Amino acid sequence: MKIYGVMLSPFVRKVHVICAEKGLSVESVPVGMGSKDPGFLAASPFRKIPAIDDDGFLLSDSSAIAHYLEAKYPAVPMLPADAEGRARAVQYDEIADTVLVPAFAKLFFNRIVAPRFLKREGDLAAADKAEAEELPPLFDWVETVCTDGWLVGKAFGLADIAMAAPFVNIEMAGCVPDATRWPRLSAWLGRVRGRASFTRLAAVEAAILRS
Ligand SMILES: N[C@@H](CCC(=O)N[C@@H](CS)C(=O)NCC(=O)O)C(=O)O
Repeated sequence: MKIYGVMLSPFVRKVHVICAEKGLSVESVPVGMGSKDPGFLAASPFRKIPAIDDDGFLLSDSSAIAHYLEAKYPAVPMLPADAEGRARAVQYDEIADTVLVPAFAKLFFNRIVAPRFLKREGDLAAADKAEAEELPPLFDWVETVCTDGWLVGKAFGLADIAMAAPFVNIEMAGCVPDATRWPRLSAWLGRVRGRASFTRLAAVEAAILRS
């Protein structure tokens, strides 16, 4: 299966981690936004990353891909089987994509993407303001939903992956939640980031950042 998209995107990271957890072999096609790669354009009509080509089945949107992979490769489940657990996981995935990612992106875009990849200055004041004012209430909320184990049910899954993925981006941008202020969040994040599916990607991501 081909996965289109650079790993620095939290949405792309989500799909790679799911595939790793499920033991699927993938080929990474690290296209960026605005790529004219014909395979990517066919798979992602609005040119958003990630997209996949699974033996000719083309699909974009990380959540759509997550649900496709769950249905097609169910042996290692990433979603709870019960109605409440499944709904909660879908909700946390959506919150990660629509609340955490846009807020966290203010740090990642202005401190990393703009200077390193677009060769222009980022709006550092906007990044600092987001870090000081927008992120703490979001960390407060995550703190309330963290348990001693995984976010939903007893097993690691989509909710953990989707919610942790954007934290990788803010860490790259120099922001790590204070473990004394957000101890449950920090401990949960440590457990997630310690999984092989995350640590293997970290090496690739570090190389991209160095390039
Ligand atoms: N809901 C989509 C969001 C994907 C998305 O917005 N990806 C960004 C990169 S992080 C992108 O491709 N942006 C390009 C654009 O908006 O033109 C998903 O979950 O895959």
